[in-house]
Amino acid sequence: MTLDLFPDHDDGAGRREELAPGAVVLRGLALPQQAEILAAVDDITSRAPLRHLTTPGGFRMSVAMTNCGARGWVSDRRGYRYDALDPESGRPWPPIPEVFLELAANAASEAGFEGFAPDACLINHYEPGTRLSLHQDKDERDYSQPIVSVSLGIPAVFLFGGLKREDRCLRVPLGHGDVVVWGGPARLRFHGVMPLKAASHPGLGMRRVNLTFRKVG
Ligand SMILES: O=C(O)CCC(=O)C(=O)O
Ligand SMILES: [Mn+2]
Repeated sequence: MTLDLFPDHDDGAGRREELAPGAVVLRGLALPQQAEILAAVDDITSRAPLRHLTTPGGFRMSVAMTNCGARGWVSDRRGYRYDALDPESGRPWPPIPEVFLELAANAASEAGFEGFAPDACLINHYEPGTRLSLHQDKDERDYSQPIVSVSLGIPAVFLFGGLKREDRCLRVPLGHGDVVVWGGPARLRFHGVMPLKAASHPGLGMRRVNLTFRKVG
C-alpha cells in the first residue's frame, strides 16, 4: 500500500480506485513514461505489425493486435493460445522493452502484487467503434500473477464484471495513462471494452492503444 501524500490534488494523476478486492485503477500512472512507451510501441509494430485475428468461431476480431515478449497471444480457427513465434513472420515476438517491464512491476506492486515479471504483453489497438467482448483472461498457466493493463490515447469504457458472465459489470472510464491491475480473488473476473466513441487524442489521434501484461508461466 502506498500512502497518498497529496489526497487533495485535483488533476487525478496517481489516484487509486479500488474496483473489487484484488482490482484497482491507478489513474495516470503511465503518464511520466508516455513518450518512451509510445516510441516502443511504434518499434514493436514495425517488426510485428498489428493484425485482426480470427476467433475460433471464424469471426474477425474488432481489435487489431500484436505482441511482445517470450509468448504472444494468438487466435485462429484452431483456438486461443500463446505462441513463442509470430505466425505471420515465423520469428520470435520482439522482446518486452525495459520501460514496459518497469511500469508493469510498479503498477502490480502498487496494487499489492510484488515481484511481477510478465513474459507476455498483448498490444491492442482500438479505433472509434472498436469493442472487446466480455471475456476472462484464462489462457495463462499461472493465475497467481495479476493482469496489468495500460491505456493510452482516446478514452474507453472498461466493463469489469464478476466471476460469472452474467454478473453485473462496473463501467469504468479509462483515459490516457490509466493503469488497471486485477489479480488474486479478481484474477478471473470477466471484463471487456464498450465500443469506443469518436474522439481524438493530441498524441495518438483517433486511436486507443492498450498494453496487457501477463505471466503465462
Ligand atoms: O483494452 C482493454 O482495456 C482490455 C484488454 C483485454 O482485456 C485483453 O487484452 O485481454
Ligand atoms: Mn482481457
